[in-house]
Amino acid sequence: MKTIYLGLGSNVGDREANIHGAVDALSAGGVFVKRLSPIYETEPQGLAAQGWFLNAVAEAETELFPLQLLGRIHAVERKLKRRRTVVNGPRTIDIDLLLYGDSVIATPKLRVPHPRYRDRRFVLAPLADLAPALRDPETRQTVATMLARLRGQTVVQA
Ligand code: PH2
Ligand code: MG
Ligand code: MG
Repeated sequence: MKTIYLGLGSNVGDREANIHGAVDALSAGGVFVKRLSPIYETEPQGLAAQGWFLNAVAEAETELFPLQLLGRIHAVERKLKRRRTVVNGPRTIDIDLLLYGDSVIATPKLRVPHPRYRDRRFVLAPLADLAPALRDPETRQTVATMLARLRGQTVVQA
């Protein structure tokens, strides 16, 4: 069993139901969610002209290998009717693999740790609620340290 962390985000439809729906569908598919962070309402990063997100982080356990896990994640996104139209645009649900145990993975299909999570308050704030002392397998910095370094980006516990 590996312990993994997933970032969950939604800014279309019933955002809270989408997050809980993703947790349920993941657990039914062999990605057993053990803890869900508080949910935050967050300012959109990147493409600003879209609705605010709800974001959370899930700690889960799985026997799936990384690329199997990625396939399962995409299946859950499809099940929740995600349509990929605009890059970084509005989505019913986005599930990002943040960390897979202590693994560092760099393939064309998958990079772990997630290449942008260190700069995102909407990821680090909920991740710090679950695991402030967790260390990034590449930089060895703790989640709490990465969060303390960030400036800006409004996130409000919902
Ligand atoms: N996801 C993005 C781009 N921008 N902004 C917020 N606040 N939350 C997100 O989940 C998010 C984003 C790409 O996946
Ligand atoms: Mg994302
Ligand atoms: Mg994604």
